[in-house]
Amino acid sequence: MTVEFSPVSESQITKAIVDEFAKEFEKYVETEVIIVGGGPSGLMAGKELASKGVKVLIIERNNYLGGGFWLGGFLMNKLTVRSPAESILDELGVPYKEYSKVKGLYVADGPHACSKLIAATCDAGAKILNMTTLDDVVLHNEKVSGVVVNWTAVSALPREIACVDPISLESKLVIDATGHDASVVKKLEERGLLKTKGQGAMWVERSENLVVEHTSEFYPGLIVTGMAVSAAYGLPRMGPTFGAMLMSGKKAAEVAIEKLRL
Ligand code: 48H
Repeated sequence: MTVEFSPVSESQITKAIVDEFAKEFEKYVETEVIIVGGGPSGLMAGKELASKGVKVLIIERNNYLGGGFWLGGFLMNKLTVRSPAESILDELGVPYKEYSKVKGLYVADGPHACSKLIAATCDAGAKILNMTTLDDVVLHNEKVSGVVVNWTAVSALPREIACVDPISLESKLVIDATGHDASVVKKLEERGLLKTKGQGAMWVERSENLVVEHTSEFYPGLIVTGMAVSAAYGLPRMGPTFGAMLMSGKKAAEVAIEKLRL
């Protein structure tokens, strides 16, 4: 096979990247919802919000999205979800099967499920700022009103080497989808504005229902979803099963839409 690619110079490629990044970035410096964390709960929340026409930006510290959703547990890439969360796998077009020994326990391939969720979130119109780490929150009149961020590479270096100030992005609401770290919530706790209970021990049977139930506005302007809910409210963990992460992301979007309407 021979292919004749269209003619282009090196500088034109650089300009295309700079122009398009700057245009989109400028547009999302002010947005309706910022989601910090692009794991299963954050992606799900982003997909739901964007599909309902909400302007949403997902901030992710890694270059890849998906968080813990690529793998089940212990480096084994089979995911599980419990009924009724297989309905979300249906929505996403992820193939799965019921585990032959347990009714209502479904198994899917991690890479297939994760890539479908990422694609659905992007297709819905959520914008992604990856390689970007949360540095702080913007707080106006005791309400979270945005985030302060820096390039992950800068955040990872000691301050004496990379003395680079972060920048701020404003939003009507922020969703903490940073998983076990609950990084956004912790910024408020560091200032004594709230108290988290810390994640509880494993109890799958109770945990998933509780995570979805507690997905809510934890502080004015700040909604928690996914494992950040467990860390904030002191709920038991569920181990490598993801139904509650997907359902919690969906609920976080519903809570956000309700708040945006007020
Ligand atoms: C930017 C950040 C920052 C930051 C973190 O860990 P995740 O997969 O989170 P969830 O809550 O969507 O899903 C949790 C699930 O993967 C899991 O761990 C389960 C079910 N555990 C149960 C158990 O008992 O252990 O994704 C969080 C994402 C990741 O992509 C991080 O890189 C990102 O957030 N992130 N991004 N700035 N400060 N902190």
